[in-house]
Amino acid sequence: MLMKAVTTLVLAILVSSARETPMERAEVRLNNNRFLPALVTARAGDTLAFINGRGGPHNVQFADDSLSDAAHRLIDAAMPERPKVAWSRDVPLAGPLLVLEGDTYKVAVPDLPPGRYRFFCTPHVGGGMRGELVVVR
Ligand SMILES: [Cu+2]
Repeated sequence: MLMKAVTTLVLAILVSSARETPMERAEVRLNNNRFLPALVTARAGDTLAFINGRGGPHNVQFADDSLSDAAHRLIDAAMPERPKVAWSRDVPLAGPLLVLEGDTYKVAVPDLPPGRYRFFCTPHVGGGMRGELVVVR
């Protein structure tokens, strides 16, 4: 019984270490009108966890002014908990408001071209609550 469990564990470790790009989780805290860290680096498949702190409600909205249609579509599809409407450039890439401390919004980074993707908090963009996702290969 124990030997089987150990074998399973060893196999799980071997399988996970054999993957070329292990899935990672990057945490970004939304606190007192700041994203911490404000610059987050990730690869396609990584999970961004936006965790609400104080001074909310906060959210995450990707800036869409410099996105290609393809990148806009990918981000649109990657953001859960949004109204289900047909894709349009006119629909803001805004996640839901996080009200309670600890509320978390997760986005799996889609297969975007490497580059910098700006985001901000809709209620606090005027106060400078901005961040940037750097997508790398
Ligand atoms: Cu905010």
